[in-house]
Amino acid sequence: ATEIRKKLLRMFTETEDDFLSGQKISEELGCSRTAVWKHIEDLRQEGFELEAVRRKGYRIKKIPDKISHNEITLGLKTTSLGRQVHFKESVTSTQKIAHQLAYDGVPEGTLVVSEEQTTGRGRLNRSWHSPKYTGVWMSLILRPNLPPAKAPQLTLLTAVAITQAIEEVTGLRPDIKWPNDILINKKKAVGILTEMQAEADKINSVIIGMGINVNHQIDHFPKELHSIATSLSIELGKTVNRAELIQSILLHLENLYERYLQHGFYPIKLLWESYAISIGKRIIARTITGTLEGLAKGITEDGILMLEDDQNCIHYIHSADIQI
Ligand code: BT5
Repeated sequence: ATEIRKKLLRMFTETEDDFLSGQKISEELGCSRTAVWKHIEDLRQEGFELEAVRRKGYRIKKIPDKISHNEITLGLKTTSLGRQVHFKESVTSTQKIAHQLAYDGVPEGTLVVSEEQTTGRGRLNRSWHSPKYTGVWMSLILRPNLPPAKAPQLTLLTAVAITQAIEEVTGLRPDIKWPNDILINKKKAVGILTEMQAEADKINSVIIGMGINVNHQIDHFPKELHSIATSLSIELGKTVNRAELIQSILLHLENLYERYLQHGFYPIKLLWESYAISIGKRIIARTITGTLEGLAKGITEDGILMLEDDQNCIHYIHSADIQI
């Protein structure tokens, strides 16, 4: 099958911008027209955009924008984060793979990246839509010497790093919505999922999952996400280099992480506040125990959200979905 694939791609290369007829393909590959159609469908599944015109045949409009292990590694300026990369074509969830690797004892900074996730996860077992060749779906393993209660700070730190990287690579101005969303023009472009393996008083590893919609067009999203999700490409009007974005995220993360380990959360908190849209506004917070409404006062030194209700009572919120 790989031989046939190679032959087919060679034929497309030779015809360049012309159409390649189904007849010709079936003759040269020695297979039926139905089989040709199947090969074309396979190419589409893999991210090729093909134009089909009756009586003319097929033409490749766009080849898939793949990334490779080399592209992530070459030119990477970090010293620890992403120095070990596990790059996959397709996985269930990069979180799952990273959990296993962390358990097996891989060093801090190990990164799992996949072109596609078949069962990408959000918080509370929600699903995260992760189609092939469009986004950045990755999980990073950290091993900070910290008590487990500090882990949520890393979600906020990661949000700042991704925001800075998006600004740097695209010039877009994203906003952070507490705790784990990055929005562009009020729509979600990034989700972060922080999980850990810990003992009662000590973190063994933190697994930071990052899902970034990069080169999606609106029809790549399922209907139910059309009004709430966006991608960098939709906002920018052009394709974004995903490998470059990954490298930029890792570098910003490394800088912030070093600062955090040396000076604590305060400098990160200041940066985070400069990007936050949910603070100083009336919000609705849906937690697993109930819904609260009031003014978002800010975050504590630990990264916990403070909400003042209409009786002037302050609530400390560790985890919730926020509506602004
Ligand atoms: C999150 O959860 O936002 C965390 C998402 C983390 C995904 C990364 S990808 C790499 C790593 N491997 C994984 O398996 N996961 C991590 P939450 O706040 O619970 O938001 C989930 C909700 O966002 C869903 O219920 C949908 O409404 C919406 N959603 C799903 N896919 C989306 C997408 N691609 N873009 C925007 N919104 C999406």
